[in-house]
Amino acid sequence: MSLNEGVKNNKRTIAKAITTIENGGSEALTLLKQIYPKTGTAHLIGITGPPGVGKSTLIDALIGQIRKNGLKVGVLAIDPSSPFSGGAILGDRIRMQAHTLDNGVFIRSMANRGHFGGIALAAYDAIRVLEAFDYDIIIIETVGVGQSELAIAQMADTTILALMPGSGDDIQAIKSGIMEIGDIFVINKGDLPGANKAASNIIHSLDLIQEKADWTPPVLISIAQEGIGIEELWQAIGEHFKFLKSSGKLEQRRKHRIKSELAELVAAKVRQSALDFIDNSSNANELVNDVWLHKTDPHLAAEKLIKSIV
Ligand SMILES: Nc1nc2c(ncn2[C@@H]2O[C@H](COP(=O)(O)OP(=O)(O)OP(=O)(O)O)[C@@H](O)[C@H]2O)c(=O)[nH]1
Ligand SMILES: [Mg+2]
Repeated sequence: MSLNEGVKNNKRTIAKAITTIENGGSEALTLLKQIYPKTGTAHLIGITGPPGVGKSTLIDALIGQIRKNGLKVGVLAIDPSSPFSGGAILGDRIRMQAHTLDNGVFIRSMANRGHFGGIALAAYDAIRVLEAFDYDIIIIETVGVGQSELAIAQMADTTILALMPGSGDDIQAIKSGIMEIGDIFVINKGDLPGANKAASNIIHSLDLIQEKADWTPPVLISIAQEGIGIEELWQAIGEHFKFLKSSGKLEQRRKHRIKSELAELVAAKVRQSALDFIDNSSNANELVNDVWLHKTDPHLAAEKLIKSIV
């Protein structure tokens, strides 16, 4: 597929390009080689948090704010439940309709295929497709507060941790050590009781972990459904981006991201070579026998295999 000028801004072309990338193979590599020089231009914003706190509603409200500023926005919702990619989850599909005719908004769900490396690598490349189509802001929504969310949060320049009052989310976040990844905290559903208490819990625990930090994460309260607190959130996002640029942290984070991606890519390729080799070489077959007969142990055998593979 080629990205010629005539089809720029065409959502179907973008969707196809992302599918090509998800499918991998030589077509994906050709496409990525073609677009890579045009990438690295967007502000990547990660929004993560427990299920149902209102992340998608927040994003929907943010889209309005971003469009008011004349910027193009892409959203990748990393959907942990859907067994295959390409199909938007229901909530996102309903919301998406509001933006169907707006070429400045692109929303896509990507399925977590049960293998974290896969989805992370595909997401890196999907971001690049959006950048190649001149999207200024790219928002990545992930659900949950586990290891894979942390890793996906690492992709973002700015990570927003969304929580809600009265659910113990704040305490949970503090306990699970996920606080460190938040550049901005949002207590959504501010219309429910306990929002102020949740915010002050977060502020207090941030004080404890962030003694000499040069960025103090703001803790905001929003009612996403009513668009309340969204302007403040957008402003905080802008301030964080400015801070990243002026402090040199943007370069630092992005280089860190490149390292993670390279490690993932190398691991995936080496894993594949190892599987191929173990399945197909007589050398490996002999080693399997030796381990089976307890002539050698799996660790030693692995060392020997590595030498034959690389
Ligand atoms: N009371 C109240 N409800 C809200 C608010 N924002 C969102 N909701 C509702 O909360 C529910 C979940 O909202 P979503 O935006 O789908 O939440 P989410 O965090 O994206 O959910 P998952 O992607 O499934 O984890 C919906 O019924 C929303 O209408 C709010 O500010 N106040
Ligand atoms: Mg959602």
